[in-house]
Amino acid sequence: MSEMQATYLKDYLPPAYRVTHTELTFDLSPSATRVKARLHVERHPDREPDDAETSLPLELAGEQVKLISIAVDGRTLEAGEFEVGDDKLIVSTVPERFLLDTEVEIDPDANTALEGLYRSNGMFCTQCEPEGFRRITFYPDRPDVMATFSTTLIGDRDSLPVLLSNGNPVEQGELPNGRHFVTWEDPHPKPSYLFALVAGSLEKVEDHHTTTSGHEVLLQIWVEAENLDKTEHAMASLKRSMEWDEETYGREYDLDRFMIVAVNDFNMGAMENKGLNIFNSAAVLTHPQTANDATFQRVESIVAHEYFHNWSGNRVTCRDWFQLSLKEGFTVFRDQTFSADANSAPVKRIEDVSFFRTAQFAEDAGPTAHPIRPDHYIEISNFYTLTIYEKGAEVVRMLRHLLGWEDFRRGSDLYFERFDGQAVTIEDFVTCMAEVSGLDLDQFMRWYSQAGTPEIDAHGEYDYATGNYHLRLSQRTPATPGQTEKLPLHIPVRLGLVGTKSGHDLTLTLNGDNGPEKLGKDGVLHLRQAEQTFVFTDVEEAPVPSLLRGFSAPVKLRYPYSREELAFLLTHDSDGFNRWDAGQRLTLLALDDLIAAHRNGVEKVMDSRLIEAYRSLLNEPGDDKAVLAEMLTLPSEAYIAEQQPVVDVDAIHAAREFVRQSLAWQLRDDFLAVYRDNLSDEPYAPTPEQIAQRRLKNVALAYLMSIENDEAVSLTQHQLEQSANMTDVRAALTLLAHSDRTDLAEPALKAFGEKWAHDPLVMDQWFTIQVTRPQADVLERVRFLMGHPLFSMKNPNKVRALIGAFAQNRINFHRLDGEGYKLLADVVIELNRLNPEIAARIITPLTRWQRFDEQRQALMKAELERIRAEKLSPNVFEMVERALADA
Ligand code: B3K
Ligand code: ZN
Repeated sequence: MSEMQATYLKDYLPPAYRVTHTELTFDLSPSATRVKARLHVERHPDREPDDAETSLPLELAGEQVKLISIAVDGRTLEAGEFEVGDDKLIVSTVPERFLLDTEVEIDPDANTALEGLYRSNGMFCTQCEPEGFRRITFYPDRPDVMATFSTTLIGDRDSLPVLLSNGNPVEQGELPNGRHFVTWEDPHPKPSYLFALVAGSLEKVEDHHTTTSGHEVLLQIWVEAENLDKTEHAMASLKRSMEWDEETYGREYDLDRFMIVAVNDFNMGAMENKGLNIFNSAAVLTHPQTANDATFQRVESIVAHEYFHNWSGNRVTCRDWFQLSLKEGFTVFRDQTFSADANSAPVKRIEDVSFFRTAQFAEDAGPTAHPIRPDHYIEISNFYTLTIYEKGAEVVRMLRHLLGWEDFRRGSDLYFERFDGQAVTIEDFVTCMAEVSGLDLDQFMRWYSQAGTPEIDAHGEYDYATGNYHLRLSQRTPATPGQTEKLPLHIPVRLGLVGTKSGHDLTLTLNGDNGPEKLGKDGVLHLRQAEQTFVFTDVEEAPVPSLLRGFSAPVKLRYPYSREELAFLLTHDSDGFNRWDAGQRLTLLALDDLIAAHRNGVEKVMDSRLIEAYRSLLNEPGDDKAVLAEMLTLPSEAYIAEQQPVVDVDAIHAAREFVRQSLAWQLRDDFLAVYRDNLSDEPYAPTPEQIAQRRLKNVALAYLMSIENDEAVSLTQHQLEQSANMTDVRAALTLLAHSDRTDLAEPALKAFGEKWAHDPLVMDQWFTIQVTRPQADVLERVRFLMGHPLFSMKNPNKVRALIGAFAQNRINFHRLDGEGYKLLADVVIELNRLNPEIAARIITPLTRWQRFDEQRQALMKAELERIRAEKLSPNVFEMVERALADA
């Protein structure tokens, strides 16, 4: 089958023809939209016919578009002069330079894949990245074809009063039969994946931003009328992002207006279309009463991310989709830094890393592991992954560490200047970094081609006689599918040596190739070899090494720390991130013992050192409440599972609960005090201080509720009833719903569901709270809620809120009767038909079967086989094939 064929990076060729200007006219109608395209086409100078070719035919991509007419330079082509297949149109002979006119018909209402042009709540909208434009019209739908666009939208004036596209509006007017039109012009050449249109009954809020150089930009957020009061935070975030990118990267916005539109049905978070960002409503709408703090922060970072793409993605784009991380890795790095600057920097890092080490490490260790720049794919939509995005960002962060900020910024300036308006490769980016810094980054490039998580083993030895400290580091990357040979990587290891007597960072003098090298108190080692020993001289006292500070490289680092050393780092490490990590390591050691005890059926005993460590945290809280809240948060079941050779779902759950409850029993009064001290009657604001305070308070409440005494229950009930913000309401409702007090939980859930039935984003939270309960009857509840009138398999947010969330409910999803797996497989089969992109994402937990015991492995594989027997989309086909490849 042709669509199951793989595309290879090594086969890349420039396009035979390029388009310099694209004129589009949309006559919008729900099930029969007409699209006229006039393309200004010319031969690509870089592409000569090779020996096998006599001429270069014009090949355009097109899927699910019905051709009405085609003409070259005004002459209608006759049958025989062109060929239309399932996914392309070929014109065998064309001039060097010509105008191509086509007219096609498409059916937005039949589009449940949400790629191309579709309708959401009656509103027309588009999603073209990566290959959706070919569902709109025949086009060389590849990112290295960049054209200016002129787009005319025609629609019914009453039902579609607002007609938006990229760039600036240049003309509008009335047409017969109650229709009207608007023409938009985008002067910046762009690939088709950045095209967008929106048409519907929308309202807007407006603001302005004046750039550093004095350019006035109109900012608009377009929403359905009932959501007008939920745009303030996104607008504020947008303005801060614009300022930040000017200050930090010297990048200004380049059009007269910047628009954001919120739509309810959207596969991803948002999309950076030039001048017209389209957002999943869940990634843009906030209100204190409907969104919690985490959502406020997510909105801030996604608004920033999409805005930052205007330079890292749009002005300089990718040559081909193998280079996806060029724009995504860099842009994620940029949004992470922006959020760190706007909030608590160590906490932002802790949150990002704890997610990364859980989810990306799992991806890197599973059957779908791939390099940041993959070398082949069947369906590119499957490669919008944590590896491309988050590991891509870690690699950019390593460059920043290796170069230092000033050189990194110079490299970024050079990159934007040299490649403005072009479609380029990852080498182009890294070359700029090497050029400005003089650093040799050849070995570093392996990060882009080698999959898998490198493992570093570290050993340290202090010589009391000489005052030398030897640090031996060895690295190895485990084999990944299709890649058995791994080479050593160039890894920046940031470190400090913390004196055991003083508790302070010691001065680092590295015995380098050219004599002693002063690294200050916090240095970066360049690990390049499989095994390397670093010698520090003049180390005044025996140290505990604080390694990989700030998670300076996306690796697993093992060091044989004793519990005493970890407890020492927990209080003394000057690096906030490593202080937190020491706590995590200490907790994991205690959990290991408890998991073993659970397996062996012996009585669980809580490690008193852990209790003491927590007690000191609670008693000497420091001044960063956000960090404290993170330090008091136990590693998730998913992260604990990552540490186990064979995941024992039940033992992990039991051990973690045991730790939670033991801490709660032992430190009950301290948690109670933290809870009380952090109550506040200030009006809600999404400020870092308030967010930290609420977080800390709710972490304390969660501990108290784990032992469910009357006092905790009544505090929770009181919080649920009295709070005016969703952060506190949701936290309380979740605690109640996840407790055994069903007598209280059920009425509370019912009341919440009735109160918020009109708000889809709140109802998503209501679904999630119910299906993440630890109680054993949850699967039945999932099935029941799938029949709820407000649930829809066609809405990706609902699918994620109900099915996606259930699949994260580890003890219940991994039930030993296999019913959890069966439920997910049923959903995948249904979504495979409706929305292949979402189907291929939601299937992920099933692809990780290798990690579990034999019984569960068999059950999971059986479900994958059942899916494989269906007529599959390329998306799901590729995932299932990879998952079963070594079964
Ligand atoms: N660039 C988009 C990705 C959309 C892909 C959907 N198949 C979102 C982002 O990274 O900003
Ligand atoms: Zn992005």
